[in-house]
Amino acid sequence: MKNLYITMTFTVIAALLVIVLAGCGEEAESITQPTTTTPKSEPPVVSQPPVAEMPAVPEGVVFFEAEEFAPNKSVTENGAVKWHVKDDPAALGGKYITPTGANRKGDTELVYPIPEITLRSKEWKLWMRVIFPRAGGEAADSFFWDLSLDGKKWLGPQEIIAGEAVPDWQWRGWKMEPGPDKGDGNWFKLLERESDIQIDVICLRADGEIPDDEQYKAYLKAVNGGE
Ligand SMILES: [Ca+2]
Ligand SMILES: [Ca+2]
Repeated sequence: MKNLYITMTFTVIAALLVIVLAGCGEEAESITQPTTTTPKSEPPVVSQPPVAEMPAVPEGVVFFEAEEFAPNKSVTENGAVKWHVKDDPAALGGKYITPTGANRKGDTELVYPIPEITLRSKEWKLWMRVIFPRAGGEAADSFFWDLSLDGKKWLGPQEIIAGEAVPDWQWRGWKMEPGPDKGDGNWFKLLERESDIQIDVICLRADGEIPDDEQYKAYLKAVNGGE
């Protein structure tokens, strides 16, 4: 009689245990299987550009390296005046240009084909990544630039005197009046005025923004197809 009682007690406990465990299982199942029948919303359609498509070149912005002038159109040396291409790991493209023996007469000139201009605008600015070193209390901070809209006639040299030293590579900009025409065929020219100014990259832009190094790198990727 006592044994039967014990057996029944165990049976009841075992049965209760089974019910509890089964209940837990159901509960766990109900967590993993939501009871709501709301249909899942479709994922938004994201249009993927074709793999070969290049990132867009921004409108009204061109960059070119100061050291990549057209050698056959440029006069790099004239008497004591000379433009030099120098190495600097902190310069974009690893190189920059600097004149020595400058006489403020524009006796040497570096000529550049301007990349195709995609925007018609009257709001052009000339930007350059520069160092304007201070020498003997005075900043080496001036140069002339010129523009040709057809590669034949130059509009006439314009003088820039920045008015401040720039001790390390920074972007500086000045109003460009006139600016380049829409399309191909514009040429840019840099003329010596003051020794020791250092010019790394030139940027012409009509979008009112200030260039920075990351923008230039993105521009190169866009122009060169993601290289
Ligand atoms: Ca000066
Ligand atoms: Ca450079």
